[in-house]
Amino acid sequence: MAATTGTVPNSAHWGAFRARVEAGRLVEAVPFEADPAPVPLLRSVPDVVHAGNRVARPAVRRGWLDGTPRDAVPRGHDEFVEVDWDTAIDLVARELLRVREQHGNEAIYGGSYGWSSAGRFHHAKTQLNRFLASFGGYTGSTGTYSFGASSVILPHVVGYDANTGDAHSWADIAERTETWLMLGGAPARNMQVESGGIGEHRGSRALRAVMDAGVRAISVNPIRDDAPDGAEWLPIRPGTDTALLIGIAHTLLEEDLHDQAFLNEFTTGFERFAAYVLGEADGVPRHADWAASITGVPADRIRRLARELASSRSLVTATWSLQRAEHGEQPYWMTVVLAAMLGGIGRPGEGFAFGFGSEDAVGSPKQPFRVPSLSKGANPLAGREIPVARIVDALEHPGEAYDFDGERRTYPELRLVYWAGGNPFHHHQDLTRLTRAWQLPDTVIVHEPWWTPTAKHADIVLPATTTLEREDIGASSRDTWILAMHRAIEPVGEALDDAEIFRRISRALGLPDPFGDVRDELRAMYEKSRASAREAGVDLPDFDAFWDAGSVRLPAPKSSTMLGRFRQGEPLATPSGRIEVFSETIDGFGYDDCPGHPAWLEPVEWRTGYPLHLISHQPSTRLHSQLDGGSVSRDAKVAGREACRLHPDEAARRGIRTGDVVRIRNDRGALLAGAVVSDAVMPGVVALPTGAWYDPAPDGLERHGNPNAVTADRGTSRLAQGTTAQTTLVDVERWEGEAPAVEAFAVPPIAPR
Ligand SMILES: Nc1nc2c(c(=O)[nH]1)N[C@H]1C(S)=C(S)[C@@H](COP(=O)(O)OP(=O)(O)OC[C@H]3O[C@@H](n4cnc5c(=O)[nH]c(N)nc54)[C@H](O)[C@@H]3O)O[C@H]1N2
Ligand SMILES: Nc1nc2c(c(=O)[nH]1)N[C@H]1C(S)=C(S)[C@@H](COP(=O)(O)OP(=O)(O)OC[C@H]3O[C@@H](n4cnc5c(=O)[nH]c(N)nc54)[C@H](O)[C@@H]3O)O[C@H]1N2
Ligand SMILES: [Mo]
Repeated sequence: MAATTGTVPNSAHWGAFRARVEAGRLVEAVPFEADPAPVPLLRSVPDVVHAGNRVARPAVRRGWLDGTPRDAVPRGHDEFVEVDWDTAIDLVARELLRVREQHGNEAIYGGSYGWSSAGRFHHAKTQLNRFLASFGGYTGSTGTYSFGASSVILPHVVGYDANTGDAHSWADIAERTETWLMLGGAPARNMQVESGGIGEHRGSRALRAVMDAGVRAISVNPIRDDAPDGAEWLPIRPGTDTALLIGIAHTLLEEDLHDQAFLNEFTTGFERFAAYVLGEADGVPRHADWAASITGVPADRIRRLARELASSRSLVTATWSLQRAEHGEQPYWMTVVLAAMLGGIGRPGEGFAFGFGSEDAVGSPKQPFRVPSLSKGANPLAGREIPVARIVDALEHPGEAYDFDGERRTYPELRLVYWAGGNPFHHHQDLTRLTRAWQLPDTVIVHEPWWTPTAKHADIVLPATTTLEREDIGASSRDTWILAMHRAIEPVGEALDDAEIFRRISRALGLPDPFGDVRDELRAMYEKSRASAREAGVDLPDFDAFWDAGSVRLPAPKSSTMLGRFRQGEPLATPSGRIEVFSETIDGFGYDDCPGHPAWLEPVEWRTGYPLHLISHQPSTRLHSQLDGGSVSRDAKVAGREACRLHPDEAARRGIRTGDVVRIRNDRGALLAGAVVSDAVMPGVVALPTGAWYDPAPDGLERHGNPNAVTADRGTSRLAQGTTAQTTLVDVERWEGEAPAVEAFAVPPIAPR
């Protein structure tokens, strides 16, 4: 039982808090007392927990129950029928058995990408994976939307996934770095969150300290205010950073400013890359003027930048956004190569790093032990995963072969899609195409606390609890806290924990329970972590003491120098043991869209000819689509829709003023947003954050400002097949007359049971 009045500890991806409850309702998420920089997103929590669009009871789509063909009533346009839990569980169990018997386990898609909630036990995707593994397996997903391209290219280049595996410490940057070239800036808004939760927000304060220490920061970004005050702004045409970096490399070569000794000792294949930069084979020298014509950054600034980087202790970083683009492998590979030419890799505060300003904990050292986590079990169909952002290709092209990181894989025939803890109708690209492909499987099952667009496009919707309605443990590997998450309120409506839903389905299937009692599971997870901590010399209190205290503070771990051991002689896990400026492996794959060394490749999207680049960056007022219904997000909407920013020149040319409703469109679709005219966005660019709940009108016009109504669903390359969500080409125009009402948070038509 949850207390009806009082205050209990809880946590979220956007920070730990105390849940203040009155008469059984959450009234406030009070910031965790030890968090030096809690974020405003907490204000939205009570709004959404008790919102009218919670899924109250299990619901089944009418057409699915009745067997109506989907071309008559498509998913997303039907009414739902409420059923009791026993009926819902029975329907799910029987459908799983039917699909397995008729089509095999691989016909079940359990990729279920998404951030779920912060607790480590009730991590919906992990629980789904564990359940489906015990059912004989499923087609899973591999990679992330966050860094789909770089997590494939970086192991070829530096031998490991340097997105999250390693980074400089904030202290080393403040102390040692003289020049910091920030590709993508370092947006404080993104440091509000950390997957798994945060006891202590440190990123934005650490960034401030770096600036106060006198580090010279240069933000390369189409947007000005995604960098700390005091940084120089170098606006760049989106998607062209690779050309900028190659132009810098050319000046370094031309003026003999590169560190040849470092290149000789620590890299392989530099000559072949240098020949490309100098244009020896094709007669196209890729000098600063060449780079200027592609990027819009003045040639003399590029030349000076090369000299500044070479003559000081310099650091080159890139936010994850850069690789969420066509040929997104290239800017990351080129960042490593430029840093190698500068010669500082392996020294504190020098070289390269990724993800600064992408999440709070990048730059904070990792704990030397395993924090609590849940195992997803062993999938008997491991090795046949789909690159996560290729889900629509998979649905549309069963049996077809495709390339992925040197392999030739085949899309399975997916008949049942099972999603828990993610929102593909927010996160995937080209949502019109997703909507069509989504009609193809026989059955879509979704667990959700809310009637999200994904829930509205499902056949069976099972109501899940939020973190306030259950017990859990919050933890992430770079935080300095492990957080108890106590139950604050009773489940809303008939919601059940995902674990309990899987338990009931398992029973109906005659399978053993995939999970034990929740408190026992938490105890086991915690004690396992505690044992691992003890081995690392960290003493933690036992579970009961931790649970009663509500949190445990961890000692701040020692930081190490990124790639320091490599510089001291330890080889990398690459074929050469060195940094691969030229990769024989990648070259051997023969991909025209990812050759053997970093190269500038023009995006296919540019051929569409639309005049503006749409950047769909992360939102400051929520986490993806989560909390969009809360006051922080809603208060920031313009004309009731997501705010998009554009430069005064672009606005004037189109007769657009702040507060207007605008239509953003291309050949894939159109959406309505609220205009904000701002010179913080460079000309030629429109910036629209992700995560406004997708709200298509019957004619397909998206009414609420979800950028994925127009983004392209195209892989980064045949190497990584990552998402290219970040930038796309569009035009923008003023919407004349009355704009259609937004229905994003409306509940679909439901017939009571
Ligand atoms: N255009 C464009 N698109 C993008 C991006 C971009 O930059 N531009 N960014 C991409 C990136 S990096 C990411 S990570 C993705 C994010 O995409 P998602 O991770 O899918 O986004 P969320 O809104 O966090 O979705 C999580 C869902 O889980 C639900 N949920 C929360 N807790 C629970 C629970 O306990 N149980 C269950 N069953 N459900 C729960 C929430 O209600 C929510 O609907 O978006 C990607 N999409
Ligand atoms: N508040 C909040 N924070 C979040 C999230 C959230 O939803 N809300 N999501 C989290 C998640 S899942 C992730 S993966 C990270 C993502 O972290 P990132 O991918 O780093 O974040 P974005 O906000 O998408 O983009 C960062 C910056 O890149 C710039 N940019 C875009 N295109 C280009 C380009 O071509 N060149 C250059 N030089 N710059 C460009 C944008 O203008 C923006 O300022 O954020 C995390 N942080
Ligand atoms: Mo992400």
